[in-house]
Amino acid sequence: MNNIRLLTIQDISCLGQCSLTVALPILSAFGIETCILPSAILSTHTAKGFEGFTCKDLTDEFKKIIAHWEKKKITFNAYYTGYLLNESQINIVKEIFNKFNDTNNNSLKIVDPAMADYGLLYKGFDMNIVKAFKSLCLNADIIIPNLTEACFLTNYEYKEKYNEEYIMNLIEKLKIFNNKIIILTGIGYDENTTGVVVFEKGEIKYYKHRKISKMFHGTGDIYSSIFVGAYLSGKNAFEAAKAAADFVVECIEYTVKDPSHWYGVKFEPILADFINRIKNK
Ligand code: PXL
Repeated sequence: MNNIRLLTIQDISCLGQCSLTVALPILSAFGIETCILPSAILSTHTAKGFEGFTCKDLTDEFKKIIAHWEKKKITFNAYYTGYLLNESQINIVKEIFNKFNDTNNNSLKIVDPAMADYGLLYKGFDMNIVKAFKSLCLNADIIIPNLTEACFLTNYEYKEKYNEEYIMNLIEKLKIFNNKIIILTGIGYDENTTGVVVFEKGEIKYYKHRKISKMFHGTGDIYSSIFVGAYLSGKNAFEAAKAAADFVVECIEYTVKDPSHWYGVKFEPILADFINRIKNK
């Protein structure tokens, strides 16, 4: 697809290397026109270490922005959503998915149900957000949950240690969403590796890669942004999922060299080189 205009809907964490501050530079670097609808503005992300963060809900602004875009007959070739605040906001996102489609009415809808990790919902979220993300996933072509999010979406028991059968049962449960493609991230069967499961047209593929023991915030958003950029640039789902995993590993390896950097990964200095490598592959 050439000359893609994409709309991404997620928050601005002013500092924290996540959501829009990673999606915008990454998607722009792929050459994709990236329009934004900020779901909220926060002083930082909400994870450990940033207690006392501020958060302004921008749902009221959604209505005014949508009305203006409708008047101007704006269309988008793709939508990519991330961290959203609540059910009423997600209901508007579902409306957006129907309002700004391109002429063939086949604008791609990609949903990262960014609400949880390591078995827990993010701070400030309860089961209402799960219900809302479930309904948004039902409207998506592609979903990108991590293991925790997939468990919440399907009401499946979250386990830290598991085998392939456990993951196959989870994929089976995720089929209720009827998505074209499911990208299930953070799936590892042993101590030293992790990986991503790609489910497309009944076929399951697994990309295993090394696991670096240090956890960093925002890597899910970097993962999804690279996936979206690579997929819209013509890679197939498995290639795009693999590229995203490789980049996240590179970001973590680069960041651990600076032990003072704790709240996200330093993706910026290595992004341009990575994009050049993918484009020439
Ligand atoms: O990376 C997901 C994310 C995005 N935005 C905000 C967050 C989080 C995860 O905690 O707090 C504000």
